[in-house]
Amino acid sequence: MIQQIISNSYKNAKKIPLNCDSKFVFFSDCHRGDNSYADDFTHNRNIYFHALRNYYEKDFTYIELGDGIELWENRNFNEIFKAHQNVFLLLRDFHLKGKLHMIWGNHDMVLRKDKKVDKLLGSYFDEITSTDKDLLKGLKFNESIILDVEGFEKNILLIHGHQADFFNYVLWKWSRFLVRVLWKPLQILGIKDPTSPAKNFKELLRVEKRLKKWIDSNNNQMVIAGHTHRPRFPEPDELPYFNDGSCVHPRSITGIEIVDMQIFLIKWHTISTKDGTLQIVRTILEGPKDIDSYLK
Ligand SMILES: [Mn+2]
Repeated sequence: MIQQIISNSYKNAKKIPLNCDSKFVFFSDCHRGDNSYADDFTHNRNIYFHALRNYYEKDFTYIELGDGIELWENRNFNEIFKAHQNVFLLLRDFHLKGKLHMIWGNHDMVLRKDKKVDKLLGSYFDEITSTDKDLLKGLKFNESIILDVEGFEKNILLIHGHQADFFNYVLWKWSRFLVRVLWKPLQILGIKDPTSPAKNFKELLRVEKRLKKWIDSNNNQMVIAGHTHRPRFPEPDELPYFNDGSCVHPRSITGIEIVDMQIFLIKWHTISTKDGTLQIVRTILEGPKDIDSYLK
């Protein structure tokens, strides 16, 4: 069944071309919340904003691979918008340039309905002028995206990855219920949601295993996913399962870039200089590797 779910998301994917002029950056699992104790994104928001603005200035296309907005712990989007207004307005800038593509994950699965996207993200209330203003009007969330690589028969599948996680795909409403009533209040005591692969290592390995099984039985299809929060960057002779990690690591965010037909795993983090100023920098963790070495 899991294998069929992944195959279906491959079949229904939206297609975007990729060629030597393309510049893509992927982040996922931001879990943007309301800036309360349960908001895992808050401590990285300056790093994330700086990184994303940098990509915007360099004319990148931003593709978010799911769980961007934490809609399990929060029912009210206004609070999330207020907490991270600068980030949402920057996403709007990408959207206006036609350089924003979104994938839904389990924590923002409600966004698979266009009406819900419009209701939550279409506009916002500007407190200074007391008027409604457009935010991400017309934006659609996708389950999956295929990067069609110019000159190659094979392509790259982008998914959140919860397709390989029965409890978080088919029974996601149960998971959401448990997070809302059980795990969110317990989080303050340090008790973690055991159904989340990001918080349960055995579950994480199971999700990776199922994704790799699908890759293996589908002609070595290259996949870039999120969901587990564990960055992955295979060698060209290994199964081409990539993972961009998350934006809720304790002191950094990780992501994947594709530039000049090459792929990189990168992290953005702070370093302190001798005079005590903090600096946000980008470090390459893996790569560059030629995309074509994964499309054979
Ligand atoms: Mn997820």
